[in-house]
Amino acid sequence: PSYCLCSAGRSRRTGRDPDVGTNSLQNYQLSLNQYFTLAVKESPDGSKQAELLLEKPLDREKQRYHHLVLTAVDGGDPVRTGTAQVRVNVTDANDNPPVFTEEIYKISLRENLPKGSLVLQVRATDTDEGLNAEIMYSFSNVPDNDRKLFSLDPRTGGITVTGPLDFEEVKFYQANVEAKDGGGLTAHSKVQIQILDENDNVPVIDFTIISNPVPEDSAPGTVLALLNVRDRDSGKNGEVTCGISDINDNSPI
Ligand SMILES: [Ca+2]
Ligand SMILES: [Ca+2]
Ligand SMILES: [Ca+2]
Ligand SMILES: [Ca+2]
Repeated sequence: PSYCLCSAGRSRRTGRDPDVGTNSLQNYQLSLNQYFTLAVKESPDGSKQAELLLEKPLDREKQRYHHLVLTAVDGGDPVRTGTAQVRVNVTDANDNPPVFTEEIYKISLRENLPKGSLVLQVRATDTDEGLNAEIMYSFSNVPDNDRKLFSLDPRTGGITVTGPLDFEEVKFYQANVEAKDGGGLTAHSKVQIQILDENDNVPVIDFTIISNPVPEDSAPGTVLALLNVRDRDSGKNGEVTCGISDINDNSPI
């Protein structure tokens, strides 16, 4: 016969041997293993009972089943034995927290990315099973303003852009993300988002006229107007060169 234990508890087995005296049941033996032992107890009526005891903690993540062979031995000559197969199923306990694949997720994004763009996937693993390994993701300690710009899918860990990213306004975002398994164990990681400049601003010219119309006897070198040119972009995108193109004599300034 085969006995299946659904968790590691005590199992009592009484051997039956219709013979009497030394030909009757003498002892039980358990196959060699490191987790279980047998305690054999004798009842007042002389029958022997075997209790299967847990010797050291089980770890489902290392071994989910244990196969044992229980042997009952009589004292006859020749010795006769009976065996029973015992299969121990180890059920899961939530003894492992989720683990993020990265301590810090760093990405760079172009400004003005369209809303709905998936920009990053955070991921945590959990070596338990079932609900104990089911992970929900969430932002933690994120300012309300930033929450409007990014959303995190609690199931997939996907981060999408949900608002305008403007390098000229904010160049860097940081968010804490949490992974929580179905048993309530948590892990934390960080997301760092660098915004990259795009050339999305045209140069703006401030034109201050000092003297107009210009008297015909003005000396060369007389300042006629002040030009102030600005471009809100950075680097090459904000570098401005000024030039005067030919204008018709009759054109108004
Ligand atoms: Ca877990
Ligand atoms: Ca476990
Ligand atoms: Ca520009
Ligand atoms: Ca820009």
